[in-house]
Amino acid sequence: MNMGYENLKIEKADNILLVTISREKQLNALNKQTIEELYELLIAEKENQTTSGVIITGAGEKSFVAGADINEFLNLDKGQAIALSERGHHVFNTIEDFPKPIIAAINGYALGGGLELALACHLRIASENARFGFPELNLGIIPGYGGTQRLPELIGKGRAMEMILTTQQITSNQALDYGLINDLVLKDQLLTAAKELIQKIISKSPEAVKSAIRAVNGNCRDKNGFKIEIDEFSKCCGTQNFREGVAAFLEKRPSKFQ
Ligand code: CO8
Repeated sequence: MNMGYENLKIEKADNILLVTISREKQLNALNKQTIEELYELLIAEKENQTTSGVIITGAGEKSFVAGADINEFLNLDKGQAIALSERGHHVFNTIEDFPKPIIAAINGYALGGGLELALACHLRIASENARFGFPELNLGIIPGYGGTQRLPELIGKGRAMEMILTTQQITSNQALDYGLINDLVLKDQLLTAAKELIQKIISKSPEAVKSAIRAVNGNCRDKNGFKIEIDEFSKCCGTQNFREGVAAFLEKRPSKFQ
């Protein structure tokens, strides 16, 4: 079932929707179209009586999602950066507020926007080969899809500051230790484990599940941190250092920041 989506593969069994981000050659990087496809799918599935929960994973062996698509950062000006970041915020907030459980099944790299996608999901389960990180500062920007807010909320300010400022990737074991993921399993058991976890949730009253998600999320987003993130992200996008960071990645060379 691809339902007309170019970058998403959709399967459904036992009322569980399995969504696979499918841009394997780009390590499933989130281009604008993929973000829009995710949004369209969620809006459609929200009222679908035959969908009780959603699992999001990445295509292939190597990557969940390796971030926003850096090719779309070429010639990005401040206005476009604000629009892109705001749109991503809206889509990721839709995930966080989704009235049915959404689990990220993290099968490899969860970097930048990919980690932000996982953070917006209600629960995270990862395979032992997964790697987590915020490489944005290597590009001369900061996380722009809610990561500066959701990461500290989930794992605490100290570890979040460390991950964001150093850009150091962490392993699944560290992620479990930090409370970044809920469970760690062997690679070939990831989807089975994610399905078992979601089954536990969808066997309960759907109204109570929806209310619990709303209530737990109730404390989020009242602060203006999300707005500050969009402002600061777009400010970074106006810098020469950002242009250098993007060019260096695309030319596969180290950045020379001023
Ligand atoms: N965007 C575009 N292409 C990518 C991305 C990406 N994020 N990540 C990997 N690719 C591409 C590579 O360019 C390469 O393409 P090609 O085969 O055509 O050369 C292909 O995927 C395979 O990648 P590598 O050869 O680099 O594979 P390695 O195993 O050597 O390395 C890594 C894997 C470590 C994951 C490496 O690819 C990497 O560092 N990727 C970039 C990670 C990154 O910086 N992500 C953060 C992006 S910024 C971001 O997410 C901001 C989110 C907020 C946005 C707010 C609004 C705009």
